[in-house]
Amino acid sequence: MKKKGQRAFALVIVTGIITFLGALIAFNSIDINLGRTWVETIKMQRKAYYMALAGVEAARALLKNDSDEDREQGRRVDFITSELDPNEEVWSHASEIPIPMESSDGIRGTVGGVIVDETSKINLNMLVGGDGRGLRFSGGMREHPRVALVKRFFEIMGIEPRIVDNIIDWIDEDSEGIAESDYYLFLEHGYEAKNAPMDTITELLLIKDIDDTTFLKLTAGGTQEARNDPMYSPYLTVYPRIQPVGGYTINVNTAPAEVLMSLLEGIDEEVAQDIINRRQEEPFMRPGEFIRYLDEDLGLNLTRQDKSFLSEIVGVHSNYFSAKVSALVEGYSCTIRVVLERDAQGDSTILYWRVE
Ligand SMILES: [Ca+2]
Ligand SMILES: [Ca+2]
Repeated sequence: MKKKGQRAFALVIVTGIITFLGALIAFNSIDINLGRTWVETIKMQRKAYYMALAGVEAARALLKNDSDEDREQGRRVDFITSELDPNEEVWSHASEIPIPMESSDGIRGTVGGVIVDETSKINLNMLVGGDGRGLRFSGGMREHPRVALVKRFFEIMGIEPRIVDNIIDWIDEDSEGIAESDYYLFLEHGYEAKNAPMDTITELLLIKDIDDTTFLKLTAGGTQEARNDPMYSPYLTVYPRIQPVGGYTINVNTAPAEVLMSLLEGIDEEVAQDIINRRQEEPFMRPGEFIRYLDEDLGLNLTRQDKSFLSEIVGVHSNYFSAKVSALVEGYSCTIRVVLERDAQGDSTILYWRVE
């Protein structure tokens, strides 16, 4: 009985070992298969990444070409066109429709991208002067025209314009105001006011009185798109962060109606539409041409102050662009988002970079 029991036990152990070995072999083969899949996954992901990278280079080349052509024609102007336009601006209709691509080892994929002009938007960093101080009032009690511009935009979007003062406090370097560290540090998860230029549009969500609803209204007219893709807010930008040599400008050849209406009190929906119709026929070649169009052709009777502000803020060319490039290789995708600064020679530097 004792022997039999021992044998049975031995058998159990042997069987146990076999089972265990069996499991080990099975596990190893899973591991091997898994290994192959991993190698394959990494390889394809890398292919997709390099194809997207090629797409970013293509976007930079489009911007460079556009600048070279403009210089050849002795002009510096950027506008939105269709492919049918004889003066087409190729960058403005870079398409999300993917273009087939093949790598040197025969792997096929597609790449598509879109370029957005950041100069067509209102830059929130312009609420602060070059010295880091918030622009509140200029000469007596009149609000600084740049602040008035942003407040008009808030009104157009149906948001309390006083919130703009909180954005000024957030960016300006001092700590005097209602919406400064003294306020934010006492919140449940307290933090300090930034007291520096904004780096992303999503920073708005940290600012006093800006909740989700307000944020979505400001960035994309209330859609969820803005949250997933803050760079593509059609109206607001933070580029450039620091005031450029020529000052902050808005390109009136590319700005959406809501932005055009924010420029001046007298630009209503109808005037904005007139501007859009006019620039579709013929883009504005110089800021002065735009001012004259408002003053004389549309009879807006601009004041001296209006004209002086417009000659500061109105631009007809663009230096800041965001681009989104997506590559798809055998089911693996890679998206690269960049913000580019184009210099006078047409070369672009990358200001923002994100890989998804
Ligand atoms: Ca151009
Ligand atoms: Ca501050």
